Order: sequence, then structure tokens, then C-alpha cells
Amino acid sequence: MDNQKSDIIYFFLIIFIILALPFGISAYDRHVWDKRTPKDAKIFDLTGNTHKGWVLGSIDAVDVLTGSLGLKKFNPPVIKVQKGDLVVLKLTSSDVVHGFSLKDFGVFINDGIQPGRPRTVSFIANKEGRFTFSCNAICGSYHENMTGTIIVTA
Ligand SMILES: [Cu+2]
Repeated sequence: MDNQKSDIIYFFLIIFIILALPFGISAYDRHVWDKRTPKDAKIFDLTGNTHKGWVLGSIDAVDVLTGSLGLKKFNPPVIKVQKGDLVVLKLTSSDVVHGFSLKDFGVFINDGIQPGRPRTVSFIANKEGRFTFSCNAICGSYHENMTGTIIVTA
């Protein structure tokens, strides 16, 4: 009788741990992230998707799985910062392995942005102008459309 009771307790304990783990991990991630990033940094989330290109912000996994993003609708993001800003880009992939290239500031990710493993890059926007970033991993038929613009103003 006692054994059965503790079995049930352990069962629920394990269920609880399984359910709570992702929340714990994301809370820890956020904590580490806050500590690492200077307060005055301009932070942008960019999500790569083979059908949508670069998207500002995040893409829910459910939208990728159900295809509700709509195909071939590219709306390349435009990021505006000021000269001298420390720019931090948090890069995520919503599907396949993407890459990142912002040649004008010497920013590259050559070893891939894996789904579920966000990468960050940072640079000082030390010159004015319009600069194009892209994906430097051949990720599908619409690879060439994976671009975006960073505008640095005085
Ligand atoms: Cu890509």
C-alpha cells in the first residue's frame, strides 16, 4: 500500500519536472542573456525562415509546422540605429540551418545557425548608410531572398 502511494508521488514528480524544465531553461537563458548584454545595446531579434526570409521578432513553432506563415511573402526587415550604437542581433532559425553575413561590419556566422540554438552577433555601428545583411548558408530555393537592411543615421 505504502509502495503504491510513493509510486504515484514519484510519477507526478517526474511529470512536474518534465513540464517545468523548459520554463526553467528559458528563465535561466533570459537571466544569462540579461547579464551578458550591456544595458545601452540596441537589441534585435531576427528569425530565419526558408519561406519568409529574415523576420523581425520570433516565429512560433506552430506556425512553421502548420504552414500558416504563407508562402513566398518576403518582407525584408529594416533595422534603424544611430551611429555609435552597439547593435546586438539575436539570430534564430525557425526551420533549417541558416547563416548570417553583414559584410560592411565584418560580421559573419559561417558555422550555421541551428534551429533551437540562437546565436548572437554584435558590432558598433560606426558608419552611416544603408547596409544589407543576408544568409550565407544555402538554405533552400528562396535563399537569395533572405536579406534585410540596417540603416545607420547620424
Ligand atoms: Cu537561410
